[in-house]
Amino acid sequence: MKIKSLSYKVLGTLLALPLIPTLVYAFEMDTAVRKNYNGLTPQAHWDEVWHEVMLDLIVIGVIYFAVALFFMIRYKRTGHDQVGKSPKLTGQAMIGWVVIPCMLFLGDDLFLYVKAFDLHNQMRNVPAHAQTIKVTASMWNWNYDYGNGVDTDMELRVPVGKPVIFRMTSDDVVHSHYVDGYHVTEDVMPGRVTWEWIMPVKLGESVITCREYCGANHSKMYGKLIVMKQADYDAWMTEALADAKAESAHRVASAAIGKVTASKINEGQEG
Ligand SMILES: [Cu+2]
Repeated sequence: MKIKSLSYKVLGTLLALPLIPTLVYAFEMDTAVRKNYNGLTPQAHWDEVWHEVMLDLIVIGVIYFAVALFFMIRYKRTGHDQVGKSPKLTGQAMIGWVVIPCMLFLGDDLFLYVKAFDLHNQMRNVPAHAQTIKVTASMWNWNYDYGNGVDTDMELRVPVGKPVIFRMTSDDVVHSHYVDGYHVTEDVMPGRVTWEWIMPVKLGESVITCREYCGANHSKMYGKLIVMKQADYDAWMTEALADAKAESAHRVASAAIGKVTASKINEGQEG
């Protein structure tokens, strides 16, 4: 009786073992570290979790494959008339063989779950100083409104090192805004505003595509994100602003000419 209760304790301890790293991870990290997510950008954080999942799958896969292979060879039938006999296991041992490997999996899953939840929080935690870009999707275009009168089609320019939040809607059907390298995709729908944010830390270009089939030219609905040095961005923005102002002045002028012409025609008709 004594031996039996002792082995239950051993079994219980073994079952609890895989949960220890999970609990340590979940409770040890203080809020400050958590908020900063170890200084990782969301995309680097995503990569880290992904690599861990891959490593995990490989390690577990190799171990389980080796065990299965060992049993296959060790207990291979040697003759046609050979009759196997099941090993003499106690009830406890049988439960152990089923439950312990399951708990190893589960402990590992919980560990990754906690890490993935951190990533999820970071992805939904927009830095307060993020620049807002209004995105309007249409068949088949991405329009980026910088909020100061400047807007661009199929091309978005941002300065390096500044977080950007996209506030997105659609003029027609459902689209989905995907920025390569940043691991963000969000559906863009008419009548609703959805959002996603990115932290550009590397100069250069990334592809932006639509990830929701939206009609015949869906495959052509791709543009690019250009991450620039702050000085280059400022220079570009100054020029774009001047262009936008000139364009709107032109529009006002043509509208005025249109009005004058229309009133002259009216006068002519009256006279
Ligand atoms: Cu689309």
